Amino acid sequence: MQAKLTAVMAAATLLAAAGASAQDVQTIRIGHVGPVSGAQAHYGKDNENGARMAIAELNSQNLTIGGKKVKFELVAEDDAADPKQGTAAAQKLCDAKVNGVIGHLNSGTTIPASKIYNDCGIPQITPASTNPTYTQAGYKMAFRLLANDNALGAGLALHAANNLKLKKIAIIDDRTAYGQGVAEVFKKTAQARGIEIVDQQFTTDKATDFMAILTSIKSKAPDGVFYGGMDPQAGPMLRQMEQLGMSKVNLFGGDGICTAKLAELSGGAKTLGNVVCAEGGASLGKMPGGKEWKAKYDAKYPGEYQVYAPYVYDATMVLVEAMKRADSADPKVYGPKIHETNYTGVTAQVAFEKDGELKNPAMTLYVYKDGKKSPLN
Ligand code: ABU
Repeated sequence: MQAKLTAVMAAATLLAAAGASAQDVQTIRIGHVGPVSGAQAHYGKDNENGARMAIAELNSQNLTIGGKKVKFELVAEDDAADPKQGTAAAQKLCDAKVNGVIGHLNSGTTIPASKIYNDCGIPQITPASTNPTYTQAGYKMAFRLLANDNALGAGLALHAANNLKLKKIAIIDDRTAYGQGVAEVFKKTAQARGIEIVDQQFTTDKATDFMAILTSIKSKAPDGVFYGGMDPQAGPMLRQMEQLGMSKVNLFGGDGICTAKLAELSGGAKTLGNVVCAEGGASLGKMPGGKEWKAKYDAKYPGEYQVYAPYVYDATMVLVEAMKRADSADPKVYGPKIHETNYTGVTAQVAFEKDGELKNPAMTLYVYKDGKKSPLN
């Protein structure tokens, strides 16, 4: 009888302990949004991988915030690079009351989504969107972890004018917030440096046939073409430039074309060797933790690296570091602390300007040598 009672009491104690520990664990949910379907899915998957890596590492650290053990959970959404899907995804994350959001990837989704996150009081860090207007809305918890298009467009134009000594450039953009914005900055800086803009053409982020606009551009005999857009368009554009005999014409573009996948999408066109693209951060070799981080990423996600995964990883860590300093995962409490960030990330020493832009961002120009993306600086 006594033995039976002891066993029942032991079981009750175990159950009580299990119940108490389940209650003491707080789940912190981090939203991530990018295009994981459609033509830009390779960027979105790379970004999501960066978030998953950060979440796995954070969960292995057995952190306590606000006196409770925490478990981190990724809430991943797909916006397919579409502004409408982007705002729908943002609303879903607001309704789900996630603690913070990393995203979106495209300026065309990040900018409209930022109003939704602001209205529901959720901090947002974009690891990829570069249109400057994102931080100009005055939202107190909107941050960017890389240089914006003012740096990318101007850096490329200065390189074209000062180093390559180009005189005549044509411009194409895909009419997205990113493509249009970065092309305008390039144009302004190039013209200020004496480059003549001989033609300006427009396409979309769905197009793959550029023969008509390239034929028009070829007739103006430019030394270079600037393309404001992403790699699903830049790849075929390079192939069609080769087909039209534009074999000595440089193709300039921002971070949107500066991917590992551009080599594959250009289908072996020799014009890949004429590409000069710019990214709003240091090259992996010059990032504080770039090389070690990339080795870990490649072991986990072989062949999936594109551009922004380390920025996503850092963005996730920056949110959690602010939660640790605030000892709270409540956006109202930890959100303002993001402004005080001074964090040694994989990509950079992360601190923010008042408007949410990264302090002292680096910028790197790349070319493709033997089909491989290589930093110039
Ligand atoms: N930064 C280029 C790709 C993302 C965007 O800004 O739309």
